[in-house]
Amino acid sequence: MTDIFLQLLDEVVEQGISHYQQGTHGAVLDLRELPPDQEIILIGDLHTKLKHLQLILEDRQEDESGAEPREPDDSVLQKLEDGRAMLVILGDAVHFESFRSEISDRRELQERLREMQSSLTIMAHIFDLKLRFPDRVHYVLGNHDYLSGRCVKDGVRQGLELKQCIEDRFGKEAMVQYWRFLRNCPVLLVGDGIVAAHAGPAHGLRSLDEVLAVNPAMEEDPVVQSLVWGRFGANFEPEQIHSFLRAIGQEGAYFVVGHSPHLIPKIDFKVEFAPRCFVIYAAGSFVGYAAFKDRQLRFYRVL
Ligand SMILES: [Mn+2]
Repeated sequence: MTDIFLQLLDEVVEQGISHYQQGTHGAVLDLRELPPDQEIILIGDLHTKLKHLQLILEDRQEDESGAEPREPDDSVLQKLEDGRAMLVILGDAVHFESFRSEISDRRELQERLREMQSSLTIMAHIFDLKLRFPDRVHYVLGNHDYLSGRCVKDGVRQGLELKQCIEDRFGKEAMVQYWRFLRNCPVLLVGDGIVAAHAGPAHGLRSLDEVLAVNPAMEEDPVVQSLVWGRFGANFEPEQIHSFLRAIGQEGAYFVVGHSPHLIPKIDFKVEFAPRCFVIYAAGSFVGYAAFKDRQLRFYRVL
């Protein structure tokens, strides 16, 4: 798949933003008008785990966590094909993640963190999905997605490693093209009763207009920064989530993020860290996703 990475990247950039994206650069994935029987599938950080993405696409929602087993539904992929679902990946599909990793040797760990082939592979698959379902597959940016030096794991600047890898393999123009892809991605999902971002709420907002104005590729923009980098307990509390939801006209909505797997118990893929606020994660040994339909948020485990 990576030999056609550049071709897929070019096609995705050419495709531009979807009909559901609003704002100067499409920063807001606006699903407020989506009929309630359409399902919004939310996937947390994948961190190169392509197999987990495939398991989710094949899932038929038999294992609803905390509920009795029930009749299998169509697969997520089938629902995308039939126009009955939207797939929203909440960023950080790239970069090997050292959280709860079993590698104890620092050198070996750094080598894994520097390895970027698997990041190209998973992004190529996501580009392919976006090309197949232009208005139904969305990639909301996370902090790992930028080709910058801000993300440091065990001394490895993974964003710069990915940038170098793209440049070395496909040339400087490909790297510029990747930035164009980032600029076309949303940083916030707003639905009727559901709000999601990679990390946390934006602070001090008066209205959704302030998110509509941002360029998602500008990592240092304060609105982008809080959406892609926020940490519960350090950068925000339930109070900030509440004011954020109120400012964007979604008071009482579910709020779903990825980014903070340390909040999730070791034997789960999700946690309700504040009332109606959830972290989901798809790169651990327990894997699942969230689905919003008929104004209800449900969770399905696939591994
Ligand atoms: Mn993250």
